[in-house]
Amino acid sequence: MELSPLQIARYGYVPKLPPALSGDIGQIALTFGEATESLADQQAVKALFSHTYGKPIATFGVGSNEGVKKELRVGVILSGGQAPGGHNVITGLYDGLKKANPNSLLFGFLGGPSGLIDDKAVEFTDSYIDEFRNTGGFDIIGSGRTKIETDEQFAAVLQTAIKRRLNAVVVIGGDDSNTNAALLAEYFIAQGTDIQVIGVPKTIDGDLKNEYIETSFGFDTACKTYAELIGNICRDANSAKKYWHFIKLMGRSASHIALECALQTRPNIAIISEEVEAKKQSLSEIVETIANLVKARSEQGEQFGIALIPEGLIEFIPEMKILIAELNDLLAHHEQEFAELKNFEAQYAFVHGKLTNSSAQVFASLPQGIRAQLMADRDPHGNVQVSLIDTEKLLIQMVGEKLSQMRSQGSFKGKFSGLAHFFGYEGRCAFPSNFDADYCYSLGFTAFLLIANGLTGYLSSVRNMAQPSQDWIAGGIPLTMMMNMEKRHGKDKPVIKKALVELDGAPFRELVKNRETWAVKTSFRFPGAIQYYGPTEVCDQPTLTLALEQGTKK
Ligand code: FBP
Repeated sequence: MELSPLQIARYGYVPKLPPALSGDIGQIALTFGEATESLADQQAVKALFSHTYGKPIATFGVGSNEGVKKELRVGVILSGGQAPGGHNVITGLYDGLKKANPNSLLFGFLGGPSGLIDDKAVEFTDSYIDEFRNTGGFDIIGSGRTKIETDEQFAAVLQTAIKRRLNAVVVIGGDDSNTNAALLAEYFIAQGTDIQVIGVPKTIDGDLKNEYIETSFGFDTACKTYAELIGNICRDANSAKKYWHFIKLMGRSASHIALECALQTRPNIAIISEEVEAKKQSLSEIVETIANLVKARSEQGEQFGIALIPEGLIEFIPEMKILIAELNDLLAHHEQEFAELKNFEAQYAFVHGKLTNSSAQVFASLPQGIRAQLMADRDPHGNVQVSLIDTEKLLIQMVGEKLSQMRSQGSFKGKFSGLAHFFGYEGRCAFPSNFDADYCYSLGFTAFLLIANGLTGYLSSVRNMAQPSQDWIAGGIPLTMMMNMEKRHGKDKPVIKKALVELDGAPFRELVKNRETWAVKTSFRFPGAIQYYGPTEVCDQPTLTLALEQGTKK
């Protein structure tokens, strides 16, 4: 494979570590805080995690700790959707292990959790690892969405770990994968082994965060990639002045990506799903709001605009949320029967007959394509696959219909031509920004330290991230601390709670402060491409979300 000049240059990039981690490996000491509680449902979560519940927060600082130099055998998986920086988590983990003891071994299990179940792995070497330093993608070992769920699967993972004489398994994943990591940590102890499990917070969606996990890795690069593309479209729209661009952005349920991209690019409208839910806005209200904005801009001679749509919007519109919940339960309880139905008509008739009257009406009002998408396969965690639902096209169609209605009543005289875009896959495998390259390498190195200090059921954490890396603090957060009970496949399950956009948080308030101006008056901002080399104010800035949340935005 011929390497691009940037790839060659990125091989030479040396990721920055928090200061406590960059010195002598025997001089990194661990301190503990207070015992912790789960986010909610404490009794239920505690009962399910009797061995790992309530552990204290761990922090690394400078101090003598020669014990980390023991020889270790560690396995690692990448789980779920790609996120820029995954390779650096593995290189950081590898370098930590080898720095502490050159005889330690790191195994990469192939294709996500199924690699652990089926014992398919590679043993990393220096030359193997070096090809992936500071690069995007998950192709180093691949990823997958298999969930370790059944007794047989848990037993198979244990057999793999025993066979390979693993001291620990590192799970690089999002909220569902780290819920799995917590269950695995508990299972290993319950089976009388001392095999440890450490999680690493990955997801471009940005919804795996709390006071100690300030951001999940990949969010920074993905948002900067989408913001570059949106900025380019803004400029095109402002040049051609003839299209309304409806841009759907990945992020699954949470609107963090849409919000960050809105702050970066200042579109005419940015829908935030969490606000739609809080205000109980119906689909027709959303359509009406957009149509009125198209009209207002058109009256100023601006027949163009930019609308950002979060991927998960459909799930937050009250009537759609009820419909989706009913569909989820229905499909979980009639999986076999439904799978045997041959075509859309049969599936639709089957589902329609089992919905409540109000949901059946909502379902019937949707275009056939959207109905089919809403009945499509759930992901392995029982979630509807929102990336497969064409919300942006649905909105263009409905806004167009509304404007035609307004035109026939004489209240709209302008033009409306909608173009649909969906940005998701474009950003998940980009070269990690300096921020993600440094953060991920630090997370991997910290995962090694958590293992070397004998911890299990922890999530690797780096804090104070809105500051330069010389102020970063590394440590670990007990996975049970982030949990609550939720319904999955129709049953109550312990899960890590998704962090959605907070409507009283600083990033959303910043949007609210400005959006009326951005709506009618063209105010686009052009972030441009991610820069890897050059002045720090261009290359090393965190997201506006992080800067606003941490109060460092100037
Ligand atoms: P993770 O939560 O696994 O990190 O995945 C994020 C994501 O990119 C979502 O934004 C999106 O809805 C989903 O993955 C798409 O899944 P797939 O890669 O299976 O198409």
